[in-house]
Amino acid sequence: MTTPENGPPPNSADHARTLLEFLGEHRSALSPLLIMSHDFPDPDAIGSMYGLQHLVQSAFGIEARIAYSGIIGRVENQAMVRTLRIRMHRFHPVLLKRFANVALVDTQPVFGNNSFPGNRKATLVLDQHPGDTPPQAGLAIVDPGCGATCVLVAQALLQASADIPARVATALAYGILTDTLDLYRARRGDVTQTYLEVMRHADMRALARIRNPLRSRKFFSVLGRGIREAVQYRRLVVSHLGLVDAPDRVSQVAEFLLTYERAQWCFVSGRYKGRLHVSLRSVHQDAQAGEVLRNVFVQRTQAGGHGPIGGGSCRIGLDAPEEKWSERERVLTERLRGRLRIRSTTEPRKPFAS
Ligand SMILES: [Mn+2]
Repeated sequence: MTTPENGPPPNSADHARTLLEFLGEHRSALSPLLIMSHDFPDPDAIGSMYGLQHLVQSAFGIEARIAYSGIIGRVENQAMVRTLRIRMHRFHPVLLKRFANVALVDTQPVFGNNSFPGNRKATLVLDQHPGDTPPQAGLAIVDPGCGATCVLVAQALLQASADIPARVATALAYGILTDTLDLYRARRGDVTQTYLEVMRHADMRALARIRNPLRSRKFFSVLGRGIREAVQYRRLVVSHLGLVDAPDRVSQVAEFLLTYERAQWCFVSGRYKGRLHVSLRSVHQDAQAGEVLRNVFVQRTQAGGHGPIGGGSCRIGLDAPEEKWSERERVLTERLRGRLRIRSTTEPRKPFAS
C-alpha cells in the first residue's frame, strides 16, 4: 500500500500515478492479464474490471480478459453489460493455471467473496474495502476513502490521457454512482472531481437506459414477499425471503425496506443454491455494517462491507432440510439484535402484513 511517511494521505490521483508506474514498468511481464472481482459482480466491480481492461490494453499493450463468478443478477447490472457490450467470460479454475497474472478489483485475495485462491499472490489489487492485513500482491492499492473502486481506475485512465470511449466512461460513471449512492457518500473532493471528469466522456442515454430497466414478474413477487414477511424490532427491520432467483434480490429488498421511515437498520436474507445470502443496510453513514456482520457470522470471512453496507453468505447445503435454513436465519437475526443491542421485550410486529 502506498502510504507516505508524512503529509496528507494519498488521494486517487496519487494512487493512479503509482498504478501507471507499475503498469509501465512491468508491461511485458503482465501480459496476458486475467481481471477478476468479487462473485456476483455489482456495477462498481463490472466498471472497474472493464475500465482496467481498457487501460492496460490501450495504454500498455497488455492483453487482458475479464472473468466473473456467480451470476449477474440485478436487472440494472444485466442492462449495463448488455447496453455497453462488455465482454465478460465465465470464471473457471483452469483460468488460474492459464494466466500467470491476475488482477483483483473491488475485492482482495483473502476476502471470502471471490473465486481467487486466498493463498495465491495476486499481480495487482485495487480495492476500496479495508482489510485486516495488506493484500499479497505485486502492487496493492487499497483506498477506503475513494468511494468506489471505479474512482481509482477512472483516475488512472484520465491521467494516462488515454482516449476514454463512451462505453468505458459510462461503466465507470455508473459504478461510482451506485457505490456512492449518487455521490451522497463521496467524502473526498477528488472522488466527485473524478466522477465529473469521467462523466464528460459518458453516454447519458445509455446511462438512463441502464438505470431505468424493465423488471420481471419474479422481481415483484420477491419484493412483495419481502415486504409482507418483514418483521420490525424497534429500529431494525428483518425480512427472510426464502428461495430467491438471484442473490442480488437480497440487497435490493434491503435497500428498499431501508426507506421505511421507522427503519434505521435492515437485515434481509435469501436462499440461493445451497447458500444463505444476507444483506445489512443502515441509515447511519458511518455505521460499520461490514464489521457488524462479521461479528454476527461464525466465520468472519463470510461477511464484509463498508460504511452503511454489509453483505455475506454461508453454506447451508442444497439438500438441507427446512429446519436447518430457518434455524440459521433465526440465529443470525438473534446475534444481530444482540450486536445492535435491540432486545425488545414485546412481540415483534409485521408492520406491512395487512
Ligand atoms: Mn465497490
